[in-house]
Amino acid sequence: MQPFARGLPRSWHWALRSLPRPSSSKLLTVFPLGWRAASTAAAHSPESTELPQYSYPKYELSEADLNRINFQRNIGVSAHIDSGKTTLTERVLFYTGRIREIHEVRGRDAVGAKMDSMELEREKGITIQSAATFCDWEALSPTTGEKQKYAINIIDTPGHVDFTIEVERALRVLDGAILVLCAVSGVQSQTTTVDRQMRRYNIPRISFINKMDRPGANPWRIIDQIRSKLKIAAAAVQVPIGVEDEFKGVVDLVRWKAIYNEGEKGIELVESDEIPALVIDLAKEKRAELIEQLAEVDDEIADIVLADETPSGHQIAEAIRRATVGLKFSPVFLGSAIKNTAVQPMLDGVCAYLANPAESVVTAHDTRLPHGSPPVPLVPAAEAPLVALAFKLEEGRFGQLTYMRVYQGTLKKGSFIFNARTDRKVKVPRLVRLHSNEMEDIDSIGPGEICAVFGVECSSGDTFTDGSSSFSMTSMFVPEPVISLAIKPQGQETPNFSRALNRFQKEDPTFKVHIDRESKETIISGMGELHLEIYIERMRREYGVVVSSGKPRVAYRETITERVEFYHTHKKQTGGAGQFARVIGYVEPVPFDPENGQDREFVNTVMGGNIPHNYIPACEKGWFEALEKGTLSGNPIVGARMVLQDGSYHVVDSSELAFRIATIAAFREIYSKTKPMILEPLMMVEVVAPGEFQAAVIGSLNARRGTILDSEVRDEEFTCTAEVPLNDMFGYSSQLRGVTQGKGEFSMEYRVSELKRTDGILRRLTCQCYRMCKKSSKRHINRRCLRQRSRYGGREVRLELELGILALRI
Ligand SMILES: Nc1nc2c(ncn2[C@@H]2O[C@H](COP(=O)(O)OP(=O)(O)OP(=O)(O)O)[C@@H](O)[C@H]2O)c(=O)[nH]1
Ligand SMILES: [Mg+2]
Repeated sequence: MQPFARGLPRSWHWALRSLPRPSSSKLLTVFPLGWRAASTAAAHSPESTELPQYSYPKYELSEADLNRINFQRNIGVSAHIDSGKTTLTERVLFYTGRIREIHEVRGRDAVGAKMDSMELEREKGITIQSAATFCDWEALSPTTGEKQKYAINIIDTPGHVDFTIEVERALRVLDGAILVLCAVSGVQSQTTTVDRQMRRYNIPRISFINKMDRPGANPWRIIDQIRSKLKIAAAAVQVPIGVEDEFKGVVDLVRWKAIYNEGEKGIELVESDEIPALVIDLAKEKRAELIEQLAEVDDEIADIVLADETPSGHQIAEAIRRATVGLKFSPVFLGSAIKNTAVQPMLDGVCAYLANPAESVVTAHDTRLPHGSPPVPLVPAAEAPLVALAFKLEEGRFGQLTYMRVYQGTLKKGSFIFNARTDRKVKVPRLVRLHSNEMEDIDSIGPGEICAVFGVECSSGDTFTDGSSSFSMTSMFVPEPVISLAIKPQGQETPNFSRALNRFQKEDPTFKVHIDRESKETIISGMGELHLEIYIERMRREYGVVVSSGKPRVAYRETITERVEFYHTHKKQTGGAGQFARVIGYVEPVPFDPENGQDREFVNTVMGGNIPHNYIPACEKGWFEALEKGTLSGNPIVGARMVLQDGSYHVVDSSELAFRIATIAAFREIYSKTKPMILEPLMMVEVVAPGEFQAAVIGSLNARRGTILDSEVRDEEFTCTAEVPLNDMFGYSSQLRGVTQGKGEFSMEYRVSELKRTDGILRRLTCQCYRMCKKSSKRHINRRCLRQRSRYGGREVRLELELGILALRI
């Protein structure tokens, strides 16, 4: 009888609800959805437009669930490039006994860190793919002072902005994070991106100020930056003993103990009640600051402070936990991963202050209800029906490996699971836990855990259930590619070329491939130059396909700027069945919604069946189809909403096709009246270089149409932040190397699409095209130029004349 509860066509649910209520209580749990509402079914007729009401059984966490979940942590390590995430994770794995030896990122032994398992990662010394692992840690509780064993799943993420999707999908499924910051550079551009991603998924975080051994390390400046730039209350829970080369350990401000690392690789942790005289005043001052910061975000501490009392270590620890899990505070730990100092206390902090799987609010959408209906909360009870989310795919030696987070219920090897999107039933042939590129076979996995399954065909973001519910979880935010490149295999094209592209496309939703309709070239699009470079290199190494590529091109977007009404009738009566559809409404600009990443919308407000409801999806489809290509530059249109208010239909001649065409035509007709504009990606660029090169660096950014936002000089270094259009950033790394004698570094993050005056962009597009033409053969010139002319039409020629720029010459 299970099929009743899931995967029914929507119309059947009405039928289901009018079935008699099952008498046995067992059935009630088997059919948790739909049955409860059956008692009120008589009130609804199948034609009723009222939404069905479903109630869901409440699952309580059992004693066994609580014992497991309280000691379970799923955390990510995220931060700016090179802040030491992989180095820190390597220490964590070593201290928890997962690995026997510590290997450095790009170390002299040429082995490389455990989590950077890909050959390219080891060669370049950067993380490209996030890697998952798990470990057990006997954490010392700051409240009880006792040691308790915790199971921790860790995902080490890349810092480079080009691989931002790896951070996005890791944070989508985690319950907490370690935000790593460099003790010298502090909050950098990518730190703010990661911060935004953490906020998007409501992830509590602890901060770890790494590299305390570096000259110029100043944790207090960094804590100020966390407060001012990331806008979250933060305070140190430790103070360092010694600085730079002399950095030996930390004073725990909650437990009031001095902690040192001793033994080989700092494996032994020595605690002392004696706080070194040199830091005692600082420790007292910083403890007072910690209490003061906590009082601002926690009522209990505020009451104690108002009563002129000092909270105990126990009370402080509890308040830190409450405020951190409540996303109001970030406790700051200090250490040096490379010098093996103070990593274990940070791990204790992960267990003590970050949320367990039951503390994160997790909800799902019931697919039987329309979009936008209230979400259903999930409970990580082992007895509840299974709900798991596939968040990452990888093609491996044994077929597709799907990373999953189990939110509710238990996933068992050999069991059958249902894909909520396709409604397909699949068997779980093999279940594993991951340790970077190694795997450990397991038979079952409980709620709140992360695992991987083999041989389950699906897409990234798919929800799996055991078939007794119709839940689907919201997928993650996937940013749009910003850069594209034409590629061609050298020599004969082999099947490996498309095999490689298919695989990369499936694994990485920010990597897209299409064939240009006009030039018939294969175009790959991604998040940056490095992103595409890595895939080209992987094609060579893993598939033996050498490709040649053109110059990277920026992916522009178009947008509308004014609200315009439309009234369009699509009528065709030339032989055969006629076509008739009339659509009335308006289109208007909408801002980008950072919460769900949406910037295109379709709203239907048609009343009284003027357009029958079965034609509305066709209108919606037409609208999104129309947005695929703007007429200004041929790029997709974003930031637009269509509100369909009215229309009319013909009993015989109206069809889905007619309404789809009518919607497309209605928009095309008014597009020029909406005052469309072209958007170009704008990057937030941060350059760090020795002070003497400041003028040269600022000059180089200005020359690239950059707007300097901030410039900060510290000791011998300076940091400069600027906004520069992505199109002007190509080749900047070699220019920066040149002007700073190889001592400058830069990083950039995708900021926002900036509205640029259409004429300016058109001018550049025209110039680009002109240059392209000059280089090509004569025959090609003619074809290319004609195409450009026809694409832009008379409109561009007029603009060019207004601007006084040379028109295209043929
Ligand atoms: N001085 C010092 N250097 C460190 C420390 N931790 C890491 N490093 C160095 O910083 C560099 C980057 O370290 P990684 O661990 O690869 O940094 P990451 O954050 O994983 O980098 P991506 O994954 O590429 O974003 C390496 O050269 C490390 O040796 C530290 O505590 N002190
Ligand atoms: Mg790394």
